[in-house]
Amino acid sequence: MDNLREGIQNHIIELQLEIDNIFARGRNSVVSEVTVGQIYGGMRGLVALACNTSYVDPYSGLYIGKYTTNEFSDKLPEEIFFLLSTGKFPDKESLADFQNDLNKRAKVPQYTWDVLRSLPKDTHPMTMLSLGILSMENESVFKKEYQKGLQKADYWKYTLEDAMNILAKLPELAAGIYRIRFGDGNLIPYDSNLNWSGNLAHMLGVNDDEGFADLMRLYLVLHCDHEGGNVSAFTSRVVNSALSDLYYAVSAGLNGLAGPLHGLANQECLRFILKIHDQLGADPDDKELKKYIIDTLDSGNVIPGYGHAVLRVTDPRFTAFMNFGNDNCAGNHCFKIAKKLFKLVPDILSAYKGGKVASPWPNVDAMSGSLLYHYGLNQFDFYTVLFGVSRVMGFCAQNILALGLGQPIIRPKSVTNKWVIDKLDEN
Ligand code: CMX
Repeated sequence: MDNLREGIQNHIIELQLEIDNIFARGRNSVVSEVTVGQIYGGMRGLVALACNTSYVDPYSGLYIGKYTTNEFSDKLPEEIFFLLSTGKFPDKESLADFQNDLNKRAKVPQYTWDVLRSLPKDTHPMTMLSLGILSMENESVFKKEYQKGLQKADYWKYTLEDAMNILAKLPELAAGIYRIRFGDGNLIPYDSNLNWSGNLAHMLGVNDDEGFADLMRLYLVLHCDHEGGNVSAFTSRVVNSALSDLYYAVSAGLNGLAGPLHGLANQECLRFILKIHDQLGADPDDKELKKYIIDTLDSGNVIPGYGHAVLRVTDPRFTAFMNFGNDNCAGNHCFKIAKKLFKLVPDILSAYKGGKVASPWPNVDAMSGSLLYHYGLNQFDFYTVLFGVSRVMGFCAQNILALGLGQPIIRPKSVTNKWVIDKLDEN
């Protein structure tokens, strides 16, 4: 992984130079304002963070580094991690070197399996994933080096070691969780001839089809990162900013991802589609489907997979999944219902609540579940784990770069209602 380390080092130098130039132009310049609505409204739209791994443009979607979703969606997750943390895709040699390193670190310790097997049978797989990572915290290289006395400039190097150890183990850990939670508990051995996503597909043991391995690749690529302010990435960064090591930070980020308004939404989408399938049949007509959507909204429920805090167009990741479905499972009933929803939901949501829904368009979750289901991965509780495996790449890259840039502990100021009232009185 020498090339990766060197790539990150160079990227940190480039980013630091940019920041130095920004500071030279006005460290105290005001570039954003805060409204009372934002203080009470989840800080939505408030610009108060810098993140250089990825950027979400409201109209063109996710960029990793300078690449659009269309430009990176055919890559391997390993290439994506390289891109997230160095700003560049790896050459062939750097990729092979990185993959070899992952192979060497892939084994999950026995004590982690013991912890996971001791949990109640109905434990949510996201709890198992978060706990699995946390159980290995005593392995943190950063923590050991920090205790010996570590220069601030070297924090990122040992955090990279932790990142490699965590990332390498994720396929075995996630697949093992699937087999303990939903299968007979027998684990399928890791195959060092397969790549990262290929191994995950293989060790799940649900389908040996090449299409399934390619779907895993696409899934792990498309969910890797989504700026720094989303619940999971921000949580992970806040925790790591206290120099809690990456095991704590990754586990914390995953706990945020487990919420129904964030990562858990993808399992809700498939549940919604299957309910439509059960109640209206495999091929509902537009009229009945429209009524079903409106009834869902009128009963106070959201349409899962639609809407976004930042995006204001169809998520290009949704389109990438739809293209995959058109090529690989066009006849599947769930896929066809998901496509019909895409035809109807945006117009209905646009008119709903007097146009209050900021984005009536589908997000990444609206399609992916139908594809996983097509290949026999029919335990929806597991879907957020796949999202998590992918998103850990973003957590790791964001934390490594932030430490490399010497960013301090995160500690925004909160205020009381009285402070806000006094401030309004002053104006
Ligand atoms: N169905 C029904 N109502 C919706 C809606 C949907 N899909 N999306 C937004 N709305 C409603 C909101 O509930 C809100 O209503 P209230 O003011 O009465 O509470 C109103 O429209 C305005 O919300 P918004 O500004 O458009 O959306 P937010 O930024 O507050 O929330 C999100 C964004 C994703 C949580 C929301 O669109 C939603 O709940 N979608 C369904 C769940 C989902 O698909 N989540 C996946 C998110 C993907 C990710 O994590 O990356």
